[in-house]
Amino acid sequence: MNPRTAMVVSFFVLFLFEVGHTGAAPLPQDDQALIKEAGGGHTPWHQDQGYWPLDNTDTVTMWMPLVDISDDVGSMTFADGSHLGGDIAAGAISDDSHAAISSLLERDDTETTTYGALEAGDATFHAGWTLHSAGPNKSNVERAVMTIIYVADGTHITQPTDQQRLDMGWLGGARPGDLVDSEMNPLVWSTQQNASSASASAVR
Ligand SMILES: O=C(O)CCC(=O)C(=O)O
Repeated sequence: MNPRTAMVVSFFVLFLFEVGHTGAAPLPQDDQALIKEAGGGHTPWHQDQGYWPLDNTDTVTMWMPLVDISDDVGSMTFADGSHLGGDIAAGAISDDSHAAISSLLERDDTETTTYGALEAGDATFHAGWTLHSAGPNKSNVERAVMTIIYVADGTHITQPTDQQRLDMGWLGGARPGDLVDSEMNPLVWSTQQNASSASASAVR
């Protein structure tokens, strides 16, 4: 296995292990490719969770460059611990969300962590309410990235707001009130199955 891929898998297994301890079971809700063209601007500060019509905020996004990216290309910046603050109502990603969150971070003297140069197959993980942004692509190469969003098993779909309507598209035709369990959102980890196979091996 490519060492980079091995690292991503290890991170993911660690994540599943942590989630397993809280009794939740993630399933992917959505995956997407994010191409930032050469010379493309910054990604404004925002929160992801507000885009999702879900009744559970146990969500995490994996962000993985598909090409090596230098410091000039720009990767993710996170406001440390900001997921604990929940919804700060900064609205949709925009110049306004960027301005509102920037001044909040400055006011509270919040530390941020930037992941500069990364290699293809490295990955960062952030929670649904984490305040995050990404730098401009100052290089002359495209920045190709893929993301996968995982949500906890047992999550239901809520009535979408205007901002959330587009994301109904990732839910396989399911409706408000339904479980997130369509063919487009396969279960990748079941704590129940895991618990029974763990006790089976303990009995042997
Ligand atoms: O790739 C980017 O520039 C931003 C990605 C992002 O905000 C996200 O995946 O939540």
